[in-house]
Amino acid sequence: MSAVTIWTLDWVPERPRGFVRDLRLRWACEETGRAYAVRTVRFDDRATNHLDRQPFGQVPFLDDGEVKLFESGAGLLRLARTGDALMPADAAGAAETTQWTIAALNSIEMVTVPWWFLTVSGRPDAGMTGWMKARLDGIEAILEKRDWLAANRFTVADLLMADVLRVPEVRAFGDRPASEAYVARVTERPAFRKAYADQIAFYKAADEARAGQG
Ligand SMILES: N[C@@H](CCC(=O)N[C@@H](CS)C(=O)NCC(=O)O)C(=O)O
Repeated sequence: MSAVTIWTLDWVPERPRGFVRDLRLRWACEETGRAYAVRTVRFDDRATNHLDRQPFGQVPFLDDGEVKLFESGAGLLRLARTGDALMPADAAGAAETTQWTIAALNSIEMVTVPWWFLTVSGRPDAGMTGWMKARLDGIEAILEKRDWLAANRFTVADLLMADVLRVPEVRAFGDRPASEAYVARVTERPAFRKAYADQIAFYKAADEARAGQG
């Protein structure tokens, strides 16, 4: 299969490093053995400089031949079609995997992102604590009963759910041993470690390039 191109920001501050969502796509490529290149758009004028590729001025976005996608979830589902490393071949397993992939985005991340954003910007709670607790309790109850979300095996749904749950502010929210063990189990995977290390190295090199320009 041909290589894909993952687009991300050319530089970010220290704090989001290791969490910029291009990591999800790098990780999926590592899991599936898909070759990839990383290309960049400018951090400095990100709100306006690539709206033709990402209508909200964000990253990542993906080129897979003629197919051009924004939204990390859409990119993951596309990459999951590379063999069956991330998506079961049978229809029932694939449907269950898709269900949990959407749950990671639309039931968990849709609560965790505003919650941590308010927390790091000095407005903890803001009426969201109960909502956050209910969603994290829900996923904890599932993970108490099984190691993987779908089809009794690691899938793209686990990649995404673990990426949502591994955010430090989310991990620090209450004592949830099954979720914690799940995050540890998934992030021990060599493919995650490689993608993570590559993103950290990428932004370190970007610092050096910036310093060279100044
Ligand atoms: N729903 C989008 C969210 C993308 C997103 O939040 N991207 C962040 C980086 S991880 C970004 O581009 N932030 C820069 C900004 O919003 O100005 C996706 O999953 O792709």
